[in-house]
Amino acid sequence: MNSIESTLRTDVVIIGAGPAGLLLSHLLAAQGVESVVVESRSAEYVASRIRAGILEHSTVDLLREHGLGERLEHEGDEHRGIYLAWPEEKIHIDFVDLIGRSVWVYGQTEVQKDLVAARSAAGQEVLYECADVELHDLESERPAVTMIHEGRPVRVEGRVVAGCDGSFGPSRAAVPDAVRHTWEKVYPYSWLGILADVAPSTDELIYAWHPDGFAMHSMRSASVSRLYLQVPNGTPVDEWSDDRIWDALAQRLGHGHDGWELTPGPITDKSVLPMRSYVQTPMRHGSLFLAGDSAHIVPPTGAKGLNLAVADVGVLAPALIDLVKSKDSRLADAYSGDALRRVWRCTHFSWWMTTMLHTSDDPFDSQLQLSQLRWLASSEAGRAGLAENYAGLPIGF
Ligand code: RFL
Ligand code: PHB
Repeated sequence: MNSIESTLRTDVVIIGAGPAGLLLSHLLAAQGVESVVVESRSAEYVASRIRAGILEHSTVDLLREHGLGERLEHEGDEHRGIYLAWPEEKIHIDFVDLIGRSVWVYGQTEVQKDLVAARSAAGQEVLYECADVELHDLESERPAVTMIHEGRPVRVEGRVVAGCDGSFGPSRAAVPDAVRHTWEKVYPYSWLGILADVAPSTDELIYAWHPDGFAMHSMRSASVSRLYLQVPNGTPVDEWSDDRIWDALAQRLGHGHDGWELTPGPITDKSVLPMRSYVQTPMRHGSLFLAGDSAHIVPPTGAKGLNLAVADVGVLAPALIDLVKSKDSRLADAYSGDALRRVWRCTHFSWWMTTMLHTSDDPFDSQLQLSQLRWLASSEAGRAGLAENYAGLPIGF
């Protein structure tokens, strides 16, 4: 190994080339603020991760405003709302009628592709496959990130560091224990998620409560479906054959009820995802700012993970632009408080959707869940509350 360290200097060192990191570099560049993005994985690996599928209204607005909406317009699918189902019942919650906002089905993989294309067209420096990424001097005005890149030690110095490195990255732990507070809830169930080469059997997403466990029907395109089943934590994927998965989905999603049918097809991907809620505060320490999954995780039932990452960046970018360009720290000082208002709102909504729809062994809980679902069916105010949270609050909320 060549041990001579090379040093790069920039305005903002961004750790993580996921949606939060790449979007931040894009918004900063639009106002002439430079960044270097440091990523531990390869470009191919980052591009192929299958994750979120729903973009809320303000996410779509922000992507469009910043020139990232073109493929989304053509390949995304605008949805008016969602279905909620439970045995012998199915209701449609029409967000557009209730609150005047819609959501879009457009996979995170596609958002990632659009961001990579925009950043590479602008000549953005992204250092992929970095090892031993470490943060330094966060309490100074010249923080740095060091790493091994292509076998050589590299140091990137900036005015600030943006920790966009998800839940396994080093940024969240770089906040000293004496300063950071964490809140965590681990749920007693996981999702078995599948991707299938079959046209969706529904026009909009179905979230279903069932005594056997929650099920969901989502989609990626006119020919690709994404479906989920509640399974116990620690379930090995190979316990679930393709036939067993389709039978359970049909049962839980209400195949046969009112003539609705679930069409099975070839499964191309199968994985088990554990679920937890996690928040770390504050989201800023000295010269380090956390955004996205590095600061918070939500269970996927509210479709909030990606949208929250985008919303953090929508608040962080103007704060860093003011800080770097005019040494005005007012927005930067307000960042953690401003971002956390929305984080806690989404944390509550995701917890609420999760605990309303996932079954436990407790028959008392089941009665409360069914009561809540029936209340949503009968109350426009209840449905409007769900719609407001699901379709998303404005970025500055
Ligand atoms: P990401 O997308 O995790 O990106 C973080 C990036 O940081 C890199 N990294 C490092 N880089 C440098 N040095 C290190 N030491 C590093 N360690 C990690 C990682 O390789 C990665 O490229 O976080 P970001 O940008 O905050 O975006 C957040 C969203 O990705 C996330 O909230 C959602 O995908 C969550 N999520 C889902 N959300 C939904 O709304 N619906 C879903 O269906 C859904 N499915 C999922 C998910 C998250 C998953 N993860 C994290 C395990 C399925 C999975 C499997
Ligand atoms: C997805 O399409 O992967 C998806 C959609 C909505 C959710 C979770 C996941 O709440």
